Amino acid sequence: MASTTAKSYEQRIVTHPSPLAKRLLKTMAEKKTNLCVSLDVQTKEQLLGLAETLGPYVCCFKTHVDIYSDFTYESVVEPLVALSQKFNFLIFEDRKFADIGSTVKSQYTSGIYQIVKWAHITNAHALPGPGIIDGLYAGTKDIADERGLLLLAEMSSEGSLATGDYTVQTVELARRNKEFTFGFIAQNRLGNDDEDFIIMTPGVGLDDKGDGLGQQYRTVDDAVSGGSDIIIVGRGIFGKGRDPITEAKRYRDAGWNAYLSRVK
Ligand code: S5P
Repeated sequence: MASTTAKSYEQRIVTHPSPLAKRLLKTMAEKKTNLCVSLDVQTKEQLLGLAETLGPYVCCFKTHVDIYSDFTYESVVEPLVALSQKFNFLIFEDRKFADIGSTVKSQYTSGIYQIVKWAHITNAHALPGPGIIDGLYAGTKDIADERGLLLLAEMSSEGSLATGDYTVQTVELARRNKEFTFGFIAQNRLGNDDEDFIIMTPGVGLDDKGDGLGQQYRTVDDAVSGGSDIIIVGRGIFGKGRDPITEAKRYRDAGWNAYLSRVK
């Protein structure tokens, strides 16, 4: 097994090059959770309700801020940030930027969402090349708090084109600015052991195999033993007929036990 995967979160806090990753690892170690819940719901009431109820069980919440039908900055972002302080979790806006540097800088900093102001983490496709990282990093210039970027190196969806050489080149791109680009959305461990990239893995589900629209689910053990540091779970926790607290505890425990077996 690769040595990075066998290091504890506490050990990794000490050496990690990214201030945001240090903060994330610290949160995980303190709260004993490597669960990120994906809050893909329709309204701000559902979003904030889940954030309040599930806050104690997660290291991070992932948002798609453009799908909340009644979004306003004051009524969504401000209470979500307050909850992130109350329950000590980070916020990851799953924006999947994919444009030239100058455009993504504007998309990250302005408009109605002003993502850089409140999202500790965001992500981007590597497709446009190095300028996308430079543009997003330039967008963090006036922000005092830690900010971090994940590149999408692999995807969970069936037939994804992010494989093979594309994945290899995405890892190469992340090496350009490791204080900011602290890891990947991926299905496997990526990078060299001493680089210690953080791997966040969606497409995790204990009860379903897929969603009929290309999503593919793996078990928690499968993801974590393959090198995932953080599991991302959405519908497995709050899907129809599920009790979100029961399911969040179940995924949190499964994720933490799988991590403990890996570092043993
Ligand atoms: O490869 C990916 C990358 C992402 S970020 N596959 C994914 O499913 N995602 C996101 O993870 C997706 O946009 C959704 O928000 C979440 C998975 O949700 P679930 O309900 O299928 O667990």
